[in-house]
Amino acid sequence: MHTNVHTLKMGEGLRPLPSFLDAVSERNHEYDHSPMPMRRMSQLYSNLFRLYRLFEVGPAMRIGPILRAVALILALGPSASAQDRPNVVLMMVDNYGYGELGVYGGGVLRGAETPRLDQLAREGLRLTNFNVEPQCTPSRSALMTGRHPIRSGTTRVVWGVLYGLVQWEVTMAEMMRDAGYATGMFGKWHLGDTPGRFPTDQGFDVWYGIPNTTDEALYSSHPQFDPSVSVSPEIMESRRGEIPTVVEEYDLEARRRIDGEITERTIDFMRENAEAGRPFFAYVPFTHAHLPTLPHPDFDGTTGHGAYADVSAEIDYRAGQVLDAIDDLGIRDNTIVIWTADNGPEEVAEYHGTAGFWRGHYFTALEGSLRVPFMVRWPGRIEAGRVSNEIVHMVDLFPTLAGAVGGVVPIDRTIDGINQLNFFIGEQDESDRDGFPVYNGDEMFAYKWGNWKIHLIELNSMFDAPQRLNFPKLHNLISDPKELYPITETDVSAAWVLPPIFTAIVDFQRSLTAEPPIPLGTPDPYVPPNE
Ligand SMILES: [Ca+2]
Repeated sequence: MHTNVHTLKMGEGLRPLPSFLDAVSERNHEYDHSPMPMRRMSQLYSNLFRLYRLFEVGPAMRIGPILRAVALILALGPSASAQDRPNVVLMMVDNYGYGELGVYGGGVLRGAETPRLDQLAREGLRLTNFNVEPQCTPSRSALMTGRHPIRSGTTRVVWGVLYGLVQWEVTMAEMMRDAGYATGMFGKWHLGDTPGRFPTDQGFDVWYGIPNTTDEALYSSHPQFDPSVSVSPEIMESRRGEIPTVVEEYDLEARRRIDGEITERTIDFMRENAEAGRPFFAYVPFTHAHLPTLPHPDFDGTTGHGAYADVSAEIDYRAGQVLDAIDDLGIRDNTIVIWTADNGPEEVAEYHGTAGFWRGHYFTALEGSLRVPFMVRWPGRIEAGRVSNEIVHMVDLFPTLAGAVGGVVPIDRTIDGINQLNFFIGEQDESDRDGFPVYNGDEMFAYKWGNWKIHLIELNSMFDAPQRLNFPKLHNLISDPKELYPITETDVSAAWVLPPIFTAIVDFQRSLTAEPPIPLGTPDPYVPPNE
């Protein structure tokens, strides 16, 4: 129910900023009413700037993939490059908070050790400040496009309204496929469930999984369930260009088994491509630990601490199966492995999770909603055992992985993501990101900037009413990690951070004016209004 619940002002038009911000910048008003040619010029300028950044001569890693790709096209054709281009395995769990894994302070404290994922963390880079969007669909949209979902019409899901990514968006899978990669997805999509919007319409060669979300697996267990008026969730599969076919009904029994099947199909896909010598991208969005948080029968009761702990044990085991297969196939040194989560923990009491050190659950702008576990391993390229508190955002993965595989980042639209490859491989200690806006639904609830966060709209629980603040609440995340003591009420001198934060907010708002967001419900084909 939760990932589909639209808690925020259903039916209200798009209002990216709270009203009090409208008065913040006179310049913003001027810009809003500027004549079209000026906007076009601005967009042209920004496109040129992005083009410049793409080809910027910097450390060898940045330009290397482009040179390799060009050399490849000239000399060998796209399939011959396979040997030296890394495979990418991107595992992601659902609604799994910062505080669950052992290496993030959970593990035995949560009733289940997580030895495989703790080991993975020791083998690569572990981030303590990796940030996502506050719900399933927006976070997956950010991952697939490198754009904040406010731009893509994917901030929320409303029943009865067409949802998901329009064809115009360029997905990570399309970027990988264009770079010569085999692309497979195994797991939960949640970016559209209509023809033209399934994973195999959006860049994946093969897909097995669920189009929407796991709470639907509960529906048929309700004694008054009426399939003639509600949805009957299904597990599906398809190949590129095909209409997906139904594998089986997604009920409580299938819910327990699905992550085992996702793992097996992932391994089959990796094996098939490794044996063929094709570089591959395996996107593996597991369904755990989304509610109903129920383990596979093999894990039921194994921890003695209940279903949630059993699921954590299974999550760790499934990651271990994929990692073992990578070793068995002899591709460990040439495979980038990422393991992360799409958003913070569940709040519903029966299935609640924990963000550990941070406060809050998903559907809010609190740190517990936004900070999730993130580890990346790339033997020989990414230093083992490194831990960093530098800010990285989900949108950064598109350009970062494009940099790693020689893929192309679109330059005809705003890409919010930043290529963090030089940070990941240790050519620099710092991330290139200062901060990011936090949208919850269609409104900016907060902005995070360095170790500071400003809340414009306060929301402490997904079940509360959002409170539009007359004066924003500013928190120092070092001295106040639980976001309980707004510094604006205790130490006015800290207000020195407000000018740079508001400048960043206004800059983001301007980018939405220059390139209007795609409204929720937009059908295909989408054509940008500026074209
Ligand atoms: Ca989720």
